[in-house]
Amino acid sequence: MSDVQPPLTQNTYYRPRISLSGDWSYIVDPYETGFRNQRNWKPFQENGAPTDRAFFQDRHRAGPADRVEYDFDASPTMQVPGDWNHQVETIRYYEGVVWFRRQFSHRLAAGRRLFLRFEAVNYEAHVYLNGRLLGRHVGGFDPFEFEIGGRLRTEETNSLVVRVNNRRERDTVPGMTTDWWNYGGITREVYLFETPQVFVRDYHLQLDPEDPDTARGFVQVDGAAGEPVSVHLRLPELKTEHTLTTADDGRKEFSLRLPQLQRWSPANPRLYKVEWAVADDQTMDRIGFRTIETQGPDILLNGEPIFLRGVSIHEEVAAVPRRAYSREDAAMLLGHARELNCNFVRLAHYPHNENMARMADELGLLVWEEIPVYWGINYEDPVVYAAAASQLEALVRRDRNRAAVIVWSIANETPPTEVRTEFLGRLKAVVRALDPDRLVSAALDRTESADGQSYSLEDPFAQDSDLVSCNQYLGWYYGTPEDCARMEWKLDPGKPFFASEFGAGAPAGRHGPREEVWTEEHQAWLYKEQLAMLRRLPTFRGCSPWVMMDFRTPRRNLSGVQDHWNRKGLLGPDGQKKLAWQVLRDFYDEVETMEAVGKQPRAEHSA
Ligand code: GCB
Repeated sequence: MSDVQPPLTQNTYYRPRISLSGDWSYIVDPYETGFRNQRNWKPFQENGAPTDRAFFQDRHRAGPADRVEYDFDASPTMQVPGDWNHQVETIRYYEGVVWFRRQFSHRLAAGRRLFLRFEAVNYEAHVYLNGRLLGRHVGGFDPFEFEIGGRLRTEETNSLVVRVNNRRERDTVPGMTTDWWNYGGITREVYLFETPQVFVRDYHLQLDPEDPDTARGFVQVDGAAGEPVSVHLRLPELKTEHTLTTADDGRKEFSLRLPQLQRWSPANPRLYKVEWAVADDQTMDRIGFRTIETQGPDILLNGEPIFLRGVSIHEEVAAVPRRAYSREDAAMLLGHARELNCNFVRLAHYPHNENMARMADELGLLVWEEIPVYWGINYEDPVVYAAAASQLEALVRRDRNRAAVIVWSIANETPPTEVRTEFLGRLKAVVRALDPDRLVSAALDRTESADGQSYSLEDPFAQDSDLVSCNQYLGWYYGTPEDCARMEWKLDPGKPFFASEFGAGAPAGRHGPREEVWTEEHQAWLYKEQLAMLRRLPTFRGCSPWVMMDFRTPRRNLSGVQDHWNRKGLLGPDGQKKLAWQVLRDFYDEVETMEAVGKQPRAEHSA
């Protein structure tokens, strides 16, 4: 959510970027000395004539008599993109304000437009150019951008200052507690990009589920000053070209017949070049085309039933540990998922960086994307709703042209109250307005019957979900793995059931009898029992066990075992395979073989 909110530009991925990566000066400012008046706690005037004490002024000591009490030039530096926790030992656990400054020079030719884009800053960002506020953004995992051509000093160095605040609050999303590390900083790429005056701001192009020989969508041109313009669209590999004329508002909805198309699928992740041209602007994308729908309990990809062989993933390079952000990081994370023989990944619990969905498109991995509406956020507060909705909107706008993405998940384990359910209903409407064609879900809690003999999903949002998804930890947080054999499930027979989480903790290399918790043997046993239980369920159509790799979290405090790590990974932090890895891998191999002969992965005795 930005105060200054231009619509996000679609596909900056393939536009030339002027990277602002590198060393940025920083000042750790726990008392907000550079932002607020110490007497009345009010922020310094942000536009106009602020005090010299405001760090966003980027003052320098002018001479021996100058008493200015900060100086970015004399301050240390850290790498952007990059979380501060892993870069600066003294602020590994810090949550609060850090100021960053980067200087840059840029020449902008007449008639060109210039944008500054942040792929993510966690959590709140105030962005200043040459001492003036460009805007404020909240949301730690979604992109935002500013048009800055008019504010640029073309003959001199520009000062870009960002106040980053990652303090958890009652009105942030996520809220006061999460089971992951609250990495702070400018955690993803920052760059400039130029466009001509008139350019393709946004578009959407995907197959029409009603007529899968037809792609449909819209294009939105910016800068045409209320005049209709001609947009040229070309898919060279399909020998298709169209000229579209926009309405006065720059928008045009259209459909295209694409009968010779090869559909995108995990087996054939075919992407087509899509070229756009309007006036002096040219841009291109690589887009795959497929349909996704449910029919009764089946998930149909391109009309064929598919079982989702998934795993849940955090956006972390555990070996360091640090936040992941790059293509190399995505290749590492998704490479592990492929090795597990997954065809699906759940990108938990917040929007991951764009490289993940882009690479999944290339690799043929189906994707679940999610926003951090997680546990006990404050559903009553309109500020919270606005923060959730804006993160969802930015995610859908960024990734709605990715064939790989098939599920938008809008919440994780949110205790169902009336106000929560209304909150989720409104979020679902946000998704539907931007993208009517993908599946909507939320990871819900199971309901246990009074006699403890059965589970069901009483959460009213189950009825609103296309994919009914459930996190449950039978055999770990409650009961023993043996209980899986007797547990009955009462599920809606008309919807696919997805096991979005189950798991058990075990540090890599810790061994013992299977009854002993925190051992690899116990974890592997739990996987066997869980999978045997799930495959008895007639509507079971996929799972994303918790979790691919151990991850950092301040919530896990058992010394010698957890040490601020969630140990439910199938892999240890350095990629060590635990015994449960092979259990899941064997199951997925079996499912794949069964699917090849048109069968669902049901237990033998229950067929
Ligand atoms: C859950 C949460 C996940 C936790 C996991 C756990 O249900 O969705 O964020 O990390 O359980 O390990 O308890």
